[in-house]
Amino acid sequence: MPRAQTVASGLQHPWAVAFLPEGRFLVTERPGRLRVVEPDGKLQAPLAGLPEVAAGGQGGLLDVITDSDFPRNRTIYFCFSEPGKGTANSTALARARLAPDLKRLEDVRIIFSQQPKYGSTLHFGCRIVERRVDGRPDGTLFLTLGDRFSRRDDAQTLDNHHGKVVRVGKDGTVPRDNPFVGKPGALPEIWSYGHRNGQGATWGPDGRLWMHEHGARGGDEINRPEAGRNYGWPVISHGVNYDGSPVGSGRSSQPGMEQPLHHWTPSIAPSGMAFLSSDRYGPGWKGNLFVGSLKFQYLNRVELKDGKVVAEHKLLEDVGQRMRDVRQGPDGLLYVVTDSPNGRLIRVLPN
Ligand SMILES: [Ca+2]
Repeated sequence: MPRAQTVASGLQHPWAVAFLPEGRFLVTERPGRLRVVEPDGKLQAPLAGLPEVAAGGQGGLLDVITDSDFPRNRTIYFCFSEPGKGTANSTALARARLAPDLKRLEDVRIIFSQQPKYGSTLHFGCRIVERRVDGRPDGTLFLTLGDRFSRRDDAQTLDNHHGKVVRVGKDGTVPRDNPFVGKPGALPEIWSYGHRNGQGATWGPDGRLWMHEHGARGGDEINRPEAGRNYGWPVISHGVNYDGSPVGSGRSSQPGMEQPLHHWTPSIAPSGMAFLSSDRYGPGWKGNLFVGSLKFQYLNRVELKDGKVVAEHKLLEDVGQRMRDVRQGPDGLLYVVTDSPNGRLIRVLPN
């Protein structure tokens, strides 16, 4: 079995890890800090220049990715809960340049803000994926957006960004080929809808966006969101509400709504998502999908065949912490961050 090697500890509720040149890491901490972690695990002081973050509940500084052209443009993207009036907030997406001294962000610009802002500390979604066409970045980003918990019905209407996946240009413009551009009453950033709360997303080897989303009690799902499609929440679900009552129609399928590629019932509470493309763990792991489980505190290795889940394996159960994010590093190894007041950055060592 592979084992966990702690690279860094003392991180407060880390939410995402990205990779910098020369073996450094970029880690978000939910209370609102972004840090460079040195290859030896030393935590640098939080980067200066972040916008104000509405930290609280599930909200805070959440995902971060580096641009595919980072070595040349030093650009990163991050998402966070953005404060509004009073207790209102929503998920926002920002771009910035990492200063060469690795101490601050420069040219910070908010390129998308979820509408409307709403008073909730729940369901921010917030994973960012760079889109590719024919293997090349197309200059746009996907962002998963939660339903804010008590605005669940909004996930079925297109006049808001609750319970959606959106696609925006890296400069904040709306791509003209988004599915609802020009449709009266629909927000043009929307890519797909009927989602609950997606805290894991990645680009698949099949050249498509993959994501998962939390169900309520049961019905966590893996989806591959396609343009303009409806993923069913809160009308259909393979789970039930937390109080045991049926969700929406009480059915798990309905015409015009997509079925998940896979669902977890009971819920594992998934967070973080990565495909392994390297050979570092032997041929059996190459092409597998990796997903963190918050609830049961393990890293899930998912074997797929012909686009279906055929086996699942629990890893890193001995760590004893909630798994928040998983990524493949430039060295071909998997890295995980754990959701804890004393969270860790972990390298998964092969046998
Ligand atoms: Ca669904």
